[in-house]
Amino acid sequence: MSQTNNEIEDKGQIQTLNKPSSKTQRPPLYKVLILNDDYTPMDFVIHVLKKFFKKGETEAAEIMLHVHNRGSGLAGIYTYEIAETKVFQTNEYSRKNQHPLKCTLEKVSINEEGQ
Ligand code: TYC
Repeated sequence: MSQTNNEIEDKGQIQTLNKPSSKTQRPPLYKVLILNDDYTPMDFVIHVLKKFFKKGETEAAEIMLHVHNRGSGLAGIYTYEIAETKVFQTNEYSRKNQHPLKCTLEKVSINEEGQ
């Protein structure tokens, strides 16, 4: 059995479905999450959020405190390559500054996507 965009082959018969053959496509999106740890100074986390995620002082401090209190928090949402670059930059920068700060990627689920 083969299936294309709008044709279903069933027992040798081709059925054409009444739906448009194409929908507007959007790229998958990824959350960059910052993780809490016991050692990274609060000021360094704020600095990272400003440097790599373009947050202002107030929002950066809010995100840092959320992570500190809850364990993880959202730094931003990007397409895959950009999200991966931010994760790499943050983790490398933290390592070079001898802090254990880490961030990770998480795919935005279809349920969470707006329209
Ligand atoms: N928990 C750290 C402390 O008490 C601060 C911190 C906040 C570390 C957020 C990492 O992603 C982080 N110094």
